[in-house]
Amino acid sequence: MTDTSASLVSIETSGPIALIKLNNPPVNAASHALRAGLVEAMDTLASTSDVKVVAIYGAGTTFIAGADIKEFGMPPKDPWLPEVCNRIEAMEKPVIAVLHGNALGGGLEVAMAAHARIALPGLTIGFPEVTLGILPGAGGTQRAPRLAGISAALDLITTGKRIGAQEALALDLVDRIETGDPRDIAMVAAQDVLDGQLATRRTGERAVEPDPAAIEAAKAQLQKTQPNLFAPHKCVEAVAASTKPLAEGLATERALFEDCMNSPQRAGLIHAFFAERAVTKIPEAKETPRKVETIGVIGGGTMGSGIATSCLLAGVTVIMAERDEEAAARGRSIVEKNLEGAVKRGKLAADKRDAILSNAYSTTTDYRAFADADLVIEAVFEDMDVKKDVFSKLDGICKPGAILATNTSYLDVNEIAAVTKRPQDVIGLHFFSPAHIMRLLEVVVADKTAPDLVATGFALAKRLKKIAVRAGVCDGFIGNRILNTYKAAADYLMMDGASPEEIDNALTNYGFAMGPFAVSDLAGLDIGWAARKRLAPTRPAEERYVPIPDRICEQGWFGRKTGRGFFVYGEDGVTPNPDVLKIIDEEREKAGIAPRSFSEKEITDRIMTAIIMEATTILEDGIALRPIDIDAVYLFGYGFPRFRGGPMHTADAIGAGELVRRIEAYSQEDAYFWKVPALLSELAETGGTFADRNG
Ligand code: TC6
Repeated sequence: MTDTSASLVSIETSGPIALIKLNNPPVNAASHALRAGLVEAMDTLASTSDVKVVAIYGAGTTFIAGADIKEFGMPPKDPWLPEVCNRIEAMEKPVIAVLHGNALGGGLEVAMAAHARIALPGLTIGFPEVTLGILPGAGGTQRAPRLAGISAALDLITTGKRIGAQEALALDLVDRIETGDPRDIAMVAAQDVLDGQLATRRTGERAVEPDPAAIEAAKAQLQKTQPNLFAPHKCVEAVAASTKPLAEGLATERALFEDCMNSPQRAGLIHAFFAERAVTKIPEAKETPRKVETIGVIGGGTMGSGIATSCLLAGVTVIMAERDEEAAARGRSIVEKNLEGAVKRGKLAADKRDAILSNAYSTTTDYRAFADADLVIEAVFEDMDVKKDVFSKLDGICKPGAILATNTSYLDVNEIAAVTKRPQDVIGLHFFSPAHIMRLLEVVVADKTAPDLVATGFALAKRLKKIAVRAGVCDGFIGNRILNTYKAAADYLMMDGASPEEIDNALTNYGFAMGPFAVSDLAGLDIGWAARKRLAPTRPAEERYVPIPDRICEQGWFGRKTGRGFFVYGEDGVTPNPDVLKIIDEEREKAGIAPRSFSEKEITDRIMTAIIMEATTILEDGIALRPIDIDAVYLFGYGFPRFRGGPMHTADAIGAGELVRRIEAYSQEDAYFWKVPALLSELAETGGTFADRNG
């Protein structure tokens, strides 16, 4: 075995066969050192006359998971991945790639530059570049159409979807599937090449069948579904160039890749990629999580049933409690419907669903059924007295060491924990509706919560395929505390002249999945109404109050569930509620406000500034560990545009100085709401960024 100078790449020769092993844990990312090692290995083997065939494979769990994302945004270092791929393809000696684990992005591009490809059965391939705001810029957009055809290449490259070995074989992206150890398979496949049993061919020398209809269809589809995104459209242009001679197509690809690299969307999407992983780095990460095999869920409404479904899908046994048999039956039917949806989406086999319903799920009307549960999650009505009653009952029933969790979205977890004799075993697990679909879980750590409980919350999230973010206790934690400010800013815009439709449109055009008024309608306007009533006695006199949402609720219009809210949900679709527009006019008149018009930019500027202002105070208060945790909450729980990277990433893009200037200007109208947080002033003065504080 000879190491190249990079030592991440080593060569093993056996007579005429040379095996190249890539070893860059944890995922064999194609870092600069790995790229340099690969080129060095090619050069060495090209001039070793005894070697007649070369096979590349990966050490550890994977082939190559792609280019090293950490290097993006830094000055490029030779050799670039495109050069590495071209060097492999140009080899006079046949080169084969043996693929196991993941061959993603640049990893798949390396594989396609080889002259034949063998897959192991568990292989996953794909081009996730588009999800990072770029395109497969190492020849992927040119070689994939040469192997799989334009239509299949477009599908893979513009969606970033990942496929398995069988599908890759059907698309001719791999030549064979073999079972065994990657090194042994590499050795056998190399021998097969020597024996004429495995054909090899340069991908770049293959012709591409033109398919203008597929190109036009992809363009039209993306224009409709992803008008805001930059990279998918560039992907289509690059694939369209694959009918040209290879060198010309590669040059087009390179230029389009550069455009993507220079787009702010690339920075936002890569930030989102790292946010998803950064949130797991918490002070309690080294603690051993408690065992969680049986979970009790209290409440069979939409939220409780969603939580139960999520747990059942992860293989956990669930006992769901409701106040009477009728409510329990309703909860059961929601769980059944959710599981049926999972079957329809191909996430669950029908026989598995039947087994879950008969073996892993039960309902009860008696909390004593929770005596042996490892964790009980309460998802009852958002009322402190109701929650306290539930927790004192659980305290008397649950076994020692059982975890008592509240799914409250606003209430004080310390106050809830205080009614038990085991506050160290109490935690907030704030799920987002629909809980079996939404990926965010806020793990709310109260003053006395034991560290291993926090680790258990994160371990549970991983099992449920959710993204956990650590939050401290305050009204609304991270997400809903910001949401309150966000909604207030939207209400002020509505009171001062913008319509709910205009505000929602501005935000969806900005990239949000939904606008604030459509979200309120979906969540149910009665929820916010109850919260406002709860907070009314402590509402400061200086706070500007917009009575419009209360007036809407007084009509019995609670949003989607009643068919009416800010919008009307009819058979012909969603339209603005004309009666709400009348209420808005009346309230403006009562308050003596002459409505003015707001441009889309002013609407989004004000809303983003409000979100960032609150998020900054959340950091100052220590409710979120780092700015990136806030980004993750908004990206994965609140439909924040992923390509903008989250509120704090956006704050850095806007600049602290500009944000301070805006807040000072807005505070001329309302000095109580618009206040410059000290941290923002500090960043503006020192030229610092939130990114510097991500650790
Ligand atoms: C590309 O290839 C462009 C080519 C054109 C060039 C011209 N780079 O996800 P996990 C880290 S674009 C650097 O927890 P899993 C990750 O941050 C790239 N680092 O593990 C984490 O680090 P931490 C296209 C990477 O087993 C650790 O590895 N490729 C990269 O759940 C473990 O990761 C992709 O987009 C990377 N490429 O899943 C693939 N990948 O421990 C992205 C991972 O310090 N990666 N890390 O937090 C994945 O999808 C998954 O990581 C996985 C493994 C499926 C490979």
